[in-house]
Amino acid sequence: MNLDYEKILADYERAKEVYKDFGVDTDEVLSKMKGISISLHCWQGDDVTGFEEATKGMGGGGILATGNYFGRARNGDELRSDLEFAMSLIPGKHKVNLHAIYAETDGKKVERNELSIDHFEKWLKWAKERDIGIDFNPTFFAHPKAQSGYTLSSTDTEIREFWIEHGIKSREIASQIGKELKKTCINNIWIPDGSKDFTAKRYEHRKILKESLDEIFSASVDKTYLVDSVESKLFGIGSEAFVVGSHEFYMGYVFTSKHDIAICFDLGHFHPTESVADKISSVLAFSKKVLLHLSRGMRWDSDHVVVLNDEVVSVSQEVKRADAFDRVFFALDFFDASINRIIAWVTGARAALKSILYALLEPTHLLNEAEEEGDFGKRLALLEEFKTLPFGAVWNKFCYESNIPVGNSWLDKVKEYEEKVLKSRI
Ligand SMILES: [Mn+2]
Repeated sequence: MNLDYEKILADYERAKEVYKDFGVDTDEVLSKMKGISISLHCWQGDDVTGFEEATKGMGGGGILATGNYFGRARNGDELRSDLEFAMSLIPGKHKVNLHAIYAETDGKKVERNELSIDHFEKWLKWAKERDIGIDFNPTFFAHPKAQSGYTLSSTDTEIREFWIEHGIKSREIASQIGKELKKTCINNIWIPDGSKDFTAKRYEHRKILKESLDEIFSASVDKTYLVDSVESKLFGIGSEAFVVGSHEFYMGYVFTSKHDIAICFDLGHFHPTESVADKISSVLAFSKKVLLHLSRGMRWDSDHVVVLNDEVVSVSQEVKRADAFDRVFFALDFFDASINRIIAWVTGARAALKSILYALLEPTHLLNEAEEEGDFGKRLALLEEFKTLPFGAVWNKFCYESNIPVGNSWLDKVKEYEEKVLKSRI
């Protein structure tokens, strides 16, 4: 589908009138959209492999990228090239999310507790030239010292110390990235710790994890541009019975810690019928920041590509209704190796942005009024009515204004890139 500008504009003008009848100014919403930034995870581009020679293909950590579509990025240059191409198909200006395993060490073996900002120089230069931000994550998996299933909550002091050092190094790197780029850098801690089967020492592991986190967050690191966050999980492959860093654990930790730490909700890290959307306002009530990892679990935490489904829309609506876009950070977290990885990125990012636009276009004030009047029938009827407002015409205008292909015409560009670039990697 190729739309010309006249059609896009005419559709938009009609949509604008419809929204105006509901008291929504679409021009204003579009200008808000320009300020929305989501974090594009680098690990979709290489199936969470990373650049460490010694641990490549080690996997672990309870995650699993399935599929073998050709063209996986094999090094920093390829990954940056793919990311940059994907970004040219996503409206708006967005951040890139790195894991520690994407350090570039010129073939030298650098242990994770020895990493520094120097090993991310290429990423920094690249981001600086494009004026984009970077987020960061320590990598507590795919490593010989993570093979026991325990890292920060390990009863083995040597193992635990190693990972604490990695956690501190990672905060330092994130702090420096933020300072260099003059943009907030979120350093998100997720650990795979847990056990396959019934575990007796649950309390002991959780006490150890608390102490390890205290050590990591007590390290003196400049927080001018750094936002710390912690991510819970329900279970992973190999940690079905017990996950140390559960939701309850981190809720308790974040709310009682003297350090300012955000909580990360990954849409795949809860029971399949549990709504993450409803958790957001609870955390905001305690003035905490929230990091969202948008993902799509299919029956389990399968990390399917994000699509515009009810859960993603509900999450964005909650942020909009709480007027909390300054306290809630959006990031993507999925990895599908069975399809073109650029299609995965672009589809997921565009779906996430669509959900935000859809939420911003909601005539929320009418819902609030109905609620204040106690007229819940009216509220329900309005919610249904809103679903068929001409949102697509506003989305097309947003893409067009952002100089991004409108409709599915971006797919042709991916196919060209696949022929020219990805096929040469076979
Ligand atoms: Mn996640």
